Amino acid sequence: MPRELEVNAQGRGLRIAIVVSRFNDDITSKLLEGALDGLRSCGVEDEDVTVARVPGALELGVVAQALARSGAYSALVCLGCVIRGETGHYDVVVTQGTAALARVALDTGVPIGMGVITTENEEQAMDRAGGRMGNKGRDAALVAVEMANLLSRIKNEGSLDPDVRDLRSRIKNLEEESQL
Ligand code: INI
Repeated sequence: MPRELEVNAQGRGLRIAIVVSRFNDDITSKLLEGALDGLRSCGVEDEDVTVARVPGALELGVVAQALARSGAYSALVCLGCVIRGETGHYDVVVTQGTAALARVALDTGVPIGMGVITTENEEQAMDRAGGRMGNKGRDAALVAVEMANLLSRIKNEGSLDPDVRDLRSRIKNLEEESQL
């Protein structure tokens, strides 16, 4: 039977940085509320959360990079809102903004919950910022917690002595068998 790394949504003790863009602040402030609410619901303490604000989605990447490189955070949450109707360079902002965040996560190994919403109009954005489609800021916060735990688990396993790892796995199997 394959060994599965179970989902761990417990956030107590994790340190999380949120980067939020001011562009379309009416939307991004709701994404921020959702993200903070999501982190609290996982048990992340307010004093373990740092919020940094940037002008627009194109600036999320460089600040995310600095926060990730600082080594102070288990995960990041990046929040922004790009509305097609408002900009001729929608595609540039979306493509460059999201590519930068994906790169930061891969380059640093610090996971990023992506809460950048990209919509055709303001109504669709509102729907995703606490409206009928939920709150994408909250979703991104839950992803950040889950990913921080998964990566930490994988790193810890890698650093374990193989004998200890084997022993742990045998104990777990015995526990499972005894529950059958
Ligand atoms: N930034 C956004 O976050 N959302 C947008 O919809 C947007 N529009 O419409 O242009 C936007 N542009 C600003 C951009 O992110 C940078 O802040 C700007 O280009 C300065 O570098």
